[in-house]
Amino acid sequence: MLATEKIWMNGTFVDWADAKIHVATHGLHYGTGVFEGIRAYDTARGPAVFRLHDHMKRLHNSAKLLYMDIPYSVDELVQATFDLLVANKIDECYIRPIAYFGYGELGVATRGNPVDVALLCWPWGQYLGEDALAKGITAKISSWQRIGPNVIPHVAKATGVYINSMLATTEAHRGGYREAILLTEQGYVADGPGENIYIVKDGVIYTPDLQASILPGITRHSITRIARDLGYEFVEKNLIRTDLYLADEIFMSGTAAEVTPLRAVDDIEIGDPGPVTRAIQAAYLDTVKGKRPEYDAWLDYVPGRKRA
Ligand code: PPE
Repeated sequence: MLATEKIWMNGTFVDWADAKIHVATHGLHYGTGVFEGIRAYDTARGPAVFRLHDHMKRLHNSAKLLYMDIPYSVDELVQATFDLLVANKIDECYIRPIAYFGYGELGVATRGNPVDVALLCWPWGQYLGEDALAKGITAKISSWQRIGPNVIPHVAKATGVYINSMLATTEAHRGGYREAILLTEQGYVADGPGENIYIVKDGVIYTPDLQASILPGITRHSITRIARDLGYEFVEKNLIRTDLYLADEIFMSGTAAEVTPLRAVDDIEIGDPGPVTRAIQAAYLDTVKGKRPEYDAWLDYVPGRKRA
Protein backbone atom coordinates (compact mmCIF):
# COMPACT_ATOMS: atom_id res chain seq x y z
CA MET A 1 0.00 0.00 0.00
CA LEU A 2 1.23 3.48 -0.82
CA ALA A 3 1.45 5.66 2.27
CA THR A 4 0.26 9.26 2.30
CA GLU A 5 1.32 11.89 4.85
CA LYS A 6 -1.55 12.27 7.29
CA ILE A 7 -4.32 10.20 8.85
CA TRP A 8 -7.32 11.72 10.61
CA MET A 9 -7.85 10.09 14.03
CA ASN A 10 -10.63 11.24 16.35
CA GLY A 11 -10.56 14.78 15.06
CA THR A 12 -6.83 15.40 14.72
CA PHE A 13 -4.25 14.69 12.04
CA VAL A 14 -1.38 12.35 12.87
CA ASP A 15 1.54 11.27 10.72
CA TRP A 16 0.93 8.06 8.75
CA ALA A 17 3.56 6.15 10.72
CA ASP A 18 2.11 7.23 14.07
CA ALA A 19 -1.51 6.17 13.44
CA LYS A 20 -1.38 3.31 15.95
CA ILE A 21 -3.89 1.67 18.27
CA HIS A 22 -3.62 -0.34 21.48
CA VAL A 23 -3.48 -4.13 21.15
CA ALA A 24 -6.43 -4.42 23.58
CA THR A 25 -8.69 -2.55 21.13
CA HIS A 26 -12.10 -4.24 21.19
CA GLY A 27 -12.48 -4.15 17.41
CA LEU A 28 -9.24 -6.08 16.93
CA HIS A 29 -10.44 -8.94 19.13
CA TYR A 30 -14.06 -9.20 18.02
CA GLY A 31 -14.31 -7.54 14.58
CA THR A 32 -16.55 -4.83 16.02
CA GLY A 33 -15.95 -2.08 13.53
CA VAL A 34 -17.69 -0.53 10.55
CA PHE A 35 -16.00 0.94 7.52
CA GLU A 36 -16.45 2.47 4.11
CA GLY A 37 -14.61 2.46 0.81
CA ILE A 38 -14.86 5.67 -1.20
CA ARG A 39 -13.01 7.01 -4.22
CA ALA A 40 -12.01 10.55 -5.12
CA TYR A 41 -11.38 11.36 -8.77
CA ASP A 42 -9.72 14.35 -10.37
CA THR A 43 -12.21 15.96 -12.73
CA ALA A 44 -12.03 18.91 -15.11
CA ARG A 45 -13.75 20.96 -12.39
CA GLY A 46 -11.39 19.89 -9.62
CA PRO A 47 -11.13 16.87 -7.33
CA ALA A 48 -14.47 15.30 -6.38
CA VAL A 49 -15.41 12.50 -4.00
CA PHE A 50 -17.99 10.18 -5.53
CA ARG A 51 -21.18 10.10 -3.41
CA LEU A 52 -19.35 11.04 -0.22
CA HIS A 53 -22.52 11.89 1.71
CA ASP A 54 -24.11 8.57 0.74
CA HIS A 55 -21.06 6.63 1.94
CA MET A 56 -21.00 8.44 5.28
CA LYS A 57 -24.74 7.81 5.69
CA ARG A 58 -24.11 4.11 5.08
CA LEU A 59 -21.33 4.20 7.69
CA HIS A 60 -23.84 5.57 10.20
CA ASN A 61 -26.40 2.92 9.23
CA SER A 62 -23.78 0.17 9.60
CA ALA A 63 -22.94 1.51 13.08
CA LYS A 64 -26.60 1.50 14.06
CA LEU A 65 -26.79 -2.20 13.21
CA LEU A 66 -23.84 -2.82 15.57
CA TYR A 67 -25.47 -0.80 18.41
CA MET A 68 -22.68 1.74 17.94
CA ASP A 69 -22.93 5.54 18.21
CA ILE A 70 -20.43 7.30 15.99
CA PRO A 71 -19.43 10.51 17.79
CA TYR A 72 -19.27 12.49 14.53
CA SER A 73 -22.23 13.42 12.34
CA VAL A 74 -22.39 12.64 8.61
CA ASP A 75 -21.62 16.30 7.85
CA GLU A 76 -18.63 16.33 10.20
CA LEU A 77 -17.24 13.19 8.54
CA VAL A 78 -17.77 14.73 5.10
CA GLN A 79 -15.84 17.83 6.17
CA ALA A 80 -13.08 15.71 7.76
CA THR A 81 -12.71 13.82 4.45
CA PHE A 82 -12.27 17.06 2.54
CA ASP A 83 -9.71 18.20 5.15
CA LEU A 84 -7.88 14.87 4.75
CA LEU A 85 -7.54 15.26 0.99
CA VAL A 86 -6.28 18.83 1.38
CA ALA A 87 -3.82 17.83 4.15
CA ASN A 88 -2.41 15.11 1.90
CA LYS A 89 -2.45 17.31 -1.21
CA ILE A 90 -4.06 14.44 -3.11
CA ASP A 91 -6.70 14.67 -5.85
CA GLU A 92 -7.30 11.03 -6.77
CA CYS A 93 -7.32 8.27 -4.17
CA TYR A 94 -9.24 5.63 -2.25
CA ILE A 95 -10.64 6.76 1.09
CA ARG A 96 -11.19 4.42 4.05
CA PRO A 97 -13.24 5.67 7.00
CA ILE A 98 -13.39 3.25 9.93
CA ALA A 99 -15.18 3.40 13.30
CA TYR A 100 -14.56 0.74 15.92
CA PHE A 101 -14.95 -0.04 19.58
CA GLY A 102 -11.63 1.02 21.04
CA TYR A 103 -9.52 0.43 24.12
CA GLY A 104 -11.23 0.26 27.51
CA GLU A 105 -12.58 -3.15 28.52
CA LEU A 106 -12.04 -6.58 27.04
CA GLY A 107 -14.88 -9.07 26.84
CA VAL A 108 -17.52 -9.31 24.17
CA ALA A 109 -19.80 -6.64 25.65
CA THR A 110 -19.00 -3.27 24.14
CA ARG A 111 -19.84 -1.30 27.31
CA GLY A 112 -16.85 0.66 28.56
CA ASN A 113 -15.22 1.02 25.17
CA PRO A 114 -14.98 4.32 23.31
CA VAL A 115 -15.95 4.49 19.64
CA ASP A 116 -12.84 5.60 17.78
CA VAL A 117 -12.96 6.96 14.24
CA ALA A 118 -10.20 7.24 11.65
CA LEU A 119 -10.01 8.32 8.02
CA LEU A 120 -7.15 7.41 5.75
CA CYS A 121 -6.54 7.77 2.05
CA TRP A 122 -4.01 6.45 -0.42
CA PRO A 123 -3.63 5.92 -4.16
CA TRP A 124 -5.21 2.61 -5.19
CA GLY A 125 -5.19 1.55 -8.84
CA GLN A 126 -7.23 -1.28 -10.34
CA TYR A 127 -8.54 -3.44 -7.49
CA LEU A 128 -8.52 -6.72 -9.42
CA GLY A 129 -5.24 -6.40 -11.30
CA GLU A 130 -3.68 -4.27 -13.97
CA ASP A 131 -5.78 -5.41 -16.96
CA ALA A 132 -8.93 -6.20 -15.00
CA LEU A 133 -11.08 -3.41 -16.41
CA ALA A 134 -9.96 -3.92 -20.02
CA LYS A 135 -9.72 -7.70 -20.23
CA GLY A 136 -11.87 -9.07 -17.44
CA ILE A 137 -11.09 -11.59 -14.71
CA THR A 138 -11.83 -15.18 -13.73
CA ALA A 139 -14.02 -16.07 -10.76
CA LYS A 140 -14.86 -19.18 -8.77
CA ILE A 141 -18.13 -19.92 -7.04
CA SER A 142 -17.12 -20.24 -3.43
CA SER A 143 -17.78 -23.22 -1.21
CA TRP A 144 -18.21 -20.62 1.56
CA GLN A 145 -21.78 -19.33 1.83
CA ARG A 146 -22.55 -15.64 2.11
CA ILE A 147 -23.53 -14.87 5.70
CA GLY A 148 -27.29 -14.70 6.11
CA PRO A 149 -29.41 -11.85 7.48
CA ASN A 150 -29.90 -13.49 10.87
CA VAL A 151 -26.24 -14.46 11.28
CA ILE A 152 -24.64 -11.02 11.05
CA PRO A 153 -26.42 -8.07 9.43
CA HIS A 154 -24.80 -8.24 6.00
CA VAL A 155 -26.34 -4.85 5.20
CA ALA A 156 -23.78 -3.44 7.64
CA LYS A 157 -20.33 -2.91 6.18
CA ALA A 158 -18.85 -4.33 9.36
CA THR A 159 -15.24 -5.43 9.70
CA GLY A 160 -16.11 -8.86 11.15
CA VAL A 161 -18.32 -9.62 8.14
CA TYR A 162 -15.20 -9.62 6.00
CA ILE A 163 -13.92 -12.89 7.42
CA ASN A 164 -16.58 -14.32 5.11
CA SER A 165 -15.07 -12.37 2.20
CA MET A 166 -11.49 -13.24 3.16
CA LEU A 167 -12.25 -16.97 3.19
CA ALA A 168 -13.91 -16.86 -0.23
CA THR A 169 -11.13 -14.72 -1.71
CA THR A 170 -8.36 -16.94 -0.35
CA GLU A 171 -10.06 -20.10 -1.56
CA ALA A 172 -10.44 -18.58 -5.04
CA HIS A 173 -6.81 -17.45 -5.17
CA ARG A 174 -5.57 -20.86 -4.05
CA GLY A 175 -7.62 -22.38 -6.85
CA GLY A 176 -6.00 -20.06 -9.41
CA TYR A 177 -8.95 -17.67 -9.82
CA ARG A 178 -8.84 -13.88 -9.41
CA GLU A 179 -12.08 -13.49 -7.50
CA ALA A 180 -14.86 -15.39 -5.74
CA ILE A 181 -18.66 -15.38 -6.07
CA LEU A 182 -20.68 -16.21 -2.96
CA LEU A 183 -24.08 -17.92 -2.93
CA THR A 184 -26.67 -17.59 -0.18
CA GLU A 185 -27.71 -20.46 2.05
CA GLN A 186 -30.65 -21.00 -0.34
CA GLY A 187 -28.27 -21.22 -3.28
CA TYR A 188 -28.97 -17.86 -4.86
CA VAL A 189 -26.16 -15.71 -6.22
CA ALA A 190 -25.26 -13.00 -3.67
CA ASP A 191 -22.16 -10.98 -4.45
CA GLY A 192 -18.39 -11.06 -4.64
CA PRO A 193 -16.21 -10.64 -1.54
CA GLY A 194 -16.05 -6.93 -2.32
CA GLU A 195 -18.33 -6.38 -5.31
CA ASN A 196 -21.92 -6.69 -6.50
CA ILE A 197 -22.55 -8.86 -9.55
CA TYR A 198 -24.62 -8.61 -12.76
CA ILE A 199 -25.36 -10.85 -15.70
CA VAL A 200 -26.43 -9.88 -19.20
CA LYS A 201 -28.75 -12.23 -21.09
CA ASP A 202 -30.37 -11.35 -24.43
CA GLY A 203 -29.63 -7.67 -23.85
CA VAL A 204 -31.27 -7.53 -20.38
CA ILE A 205 -29.20 -6.80 -17.25
CA TYR A 206 -30.01 -8.84 -14.15
CA THR A 207 -28.62 -8.41 -10.64
CA PRO A 208 -29.47 -10.17 -7.36
CA ASP A 209 -32.25 -8.62 -5.36
CA LEU A 210 -31.32 -6.81 -2.13
CA GLN A 211 -32.79 -9.75 -0.20
CA ALA A 212 -30.03 -12.07 -1.48
CA SER A 213 -27.70 -11.20 1.44
CA ILE A 214 -25.89 -8.56 -0.58
CA LEU A 215 -24.31 -5.32 0.52
CA PRO A 216 -26.50 -2.57 -0.98
CA GLY A 217 -23.68 -1.16 -3.09
CA ILE A 218 -23.55 2.52 -3.83
CA THR A 219 -21.97 1.68 -7.19
CA ARG A 220 -24.86 -0.77 -7.76
CA HIS A 221 -27.32 2.02 -7.04
CA SER A 222 -25.51 4.29 -9.51
CA ILE A 223 -25.40 1.57 -12.17
CA THR A 224 -29.11 0.87 -11.78
CA ARG A 225 -29.82 4.43 -12.82
CA ILE A 226 -27.11 4.68 -15.46
CA ALA A 227 -28.23 1.42 -17.13
CA ARG A 228 -31.88 2.47 -17.26
CA ASP A 229 -30.91 5.93 -18.59
CA LEU A 230 -28.93 4.16 -21.34
CA GLY A 231 -32.13 2.35 -22.25
CA TYR A 232 -31.34 -1.10 -20.89
CA GLU A 233 -33.94 -3.23 -19.20
CA PHE A 234 -32.58 -3.74 -15.69
CA VAL A 235 -34.08 -6.45 -13.47
CA GLU A 236 -33.41 -7.20 -9.79
CA LYS A 237 -34.23 -10.84 -9.04
CA ASN A 238 -32.88 -14.02 -7.53
CA LEU A 239 -30.27 -15.70 -9.75
CA ILE A 240 -28.91 -19.24 -9.56
CA ARG A 241 -25.46 -20.50 -10.46
CA THR A 242 -26.51 -21.75 -13.88
CA ASP A 243 -27.63 -18.21 -14.75
CA LEU A 244 -23.94 -17.35 -14.44
CA TYR A 245 -22.83 -20.26 -16.62
CA LEU A 246 -25.33 -19.40 -19.36
CA ALA A 247 -24.85 -15.62 -19.27
CA ASP A 248 -23.83 -13.67 -22.38
CA GLU A 249 -21.83 -11.27 -20.19
CA ILE A 250 -21.04 -10.92 -16.49
CA PHE A 251 -19.59 -7.97 -14.62
CA MET A 252 -18.97 -6.88 -11.06
CA SER A 253 -19.16 -3.44 -9.48
CA GLY A 254 -17.82 -1.73 -6.41
CA THR A 255 -16.06 1.41 -5.33
CA ALA A 256 -12.70 -0.36 -5.47
CA ALA A 257 -13.51 -2.67 -8.44
CA GLU A 258 -15.40 0.04 -10.39
CA VAL A 259 -16.93 -1.98 -13.29
CA THR A 260 -14.92 -5.17 -13.83
CA PRO A 261 -15.90 -7.73 -16.51
CA LEU A 262 -15.78 -11.48 -15.80
CA ARG A 263 -14.30 -13.66 -18.55
CA ALA A 264 -14.90 -17.05 -16.89
CA VAL A 265 -16.79 -18.58 -13.99
CA ASP A 266 -15.44 -21.87 -12.68
CA ASP A 267 -14.50 -23.87 -15.78
CA ILE A 268 -17.07 -22.10 -17.98
CA GLU A 269 -15.79 -19.51 -20.46
CA ILE A 270 -17.89 -16.35 -20.73
CA GLY A 271 -15.50 -14.61 -23.12
CA ASP A 272 -14.12 -11.15 -23.76
CA PRO A 273 -15.95 -8.19 -22.21
CA GLY A 274 -19.18 -7.72 -24.19
CA PRO A 275 -20.91 -4.60 -25.50
CA VAL A 276 -23.29 -4.07 -22.57
CA THR A 277 -20.49 -4.40 -20.01
CA ARG A 278 -18.36 -2.00 -22.03
CA ALA A 279 -21.17 0.56 -22.28
CA ILE A 280 -21.87 0.45 -18.52
CA GLN A 281 -18.18 0.59 -17.67
CA ALA A 282 -17.57 3.59 -19.94
CA ALA A 283 -20.62 5.46 -18.63
CA TYR A 284 -19.67 4.75 -15.01
CA LEU A 285 -16.05 5.91 -15.45
CA ASP A 286 -17.26 9.03 -17.27
CA THR A 287 -19.70 9.70 -14.43
CA VAL A 288 -17.14 9.49 -11.59
CA LYS A 289 -14.75 11.65 -13.60
CA GLY A 290 -17.38 14.38 -13.97
CA LYS A 291 -17.98 13.90 -17.69
CA ARG A 292 -21.73 13.28 -17.38
CA PRO A 293 -23.46 16.49 -16.27
CA GLU A 294 -26.73 14.64 -15.61
CA TYR A 295 -25.07 12.86 -12.64
CA ASP A 296 -23.17 15.86 -11.29
CA ALA A 297 -25.19 15.76 -8.04
CA TRP A 298 -23.30 12.54 -7.16
CA LEU A 299 -19.97 14.37 -7.12
CA ASP A 300 -18.95 16.07 -3.89
CA TYR A 301 -16.33 18.57 -5.03
CA VAL A 302 -13.56 19.35 -2.54
CA PRO A 303 -14.39 22.91 -1.35
CA GLY A 304 -11.81 25.48 -2.28
CA ARG A 305 -10.44 23.22 -5.01
CA LYS A 306 -13.37 23.47 -7.40
CA ARG A 307 -12.61 25.01 -10.76
CA ALA A 308 -15.37 26.76 -12.72
N1 PPE B 1 -20.39 -6.18 -1.85
C1 PPE B 1 -19.41 -6.26 -0.92
C2 PPE B 1 -19.31 -7.48 -0.08
C3 PPE B 1 -18.50 -5.20 -0.78
O1 PPE B 1 -17.52 -5.28 0.13
C4 PPE B 1 -18.60 -4.08 -1.62
C5 PPE B 1 -17.61 -2.94 -1.51
C6 PPE B 1 -19.65 -4.03 -2.56
C7 PPE B 1 -20.53 -5.10 -2.63
C8 PPE B 1 -19.87 -2.83 -3.44
O2 PPE B 1 -20.28 -1.71 -2.67
P1 PPE B 1 -20.02 -0.21 -3.15
O3 PPE B 1 -18.56 0.06 -3.00
O4 PPE B 1 -20.85 0.62 -2.23
O5 PPE B 1 -20.45 -0.13 -4.55
N2 PPE B 1 -16.28 -3.31 -1.18
C9 PPE B 1 -15.36 -2.29 -0.71
C10 PPE B 1 -14.15 -2.88 0.00
C11 PPE B 1 -13.16 -3.64 -0.81
C12 PPE B 1 -11.96 -4.07 0.00
O6 PPE B 1 -11.24 -4.98 -0.44
O7 PPE B 1 -11.71 -3.49 1.08
C13 PPE B 1 -14.99 -1.28 -1.79
O8 PPE B 1 -15.20 -1.52 -2.98
O9 PPE B 1 -14.51 -0.22 -1.42
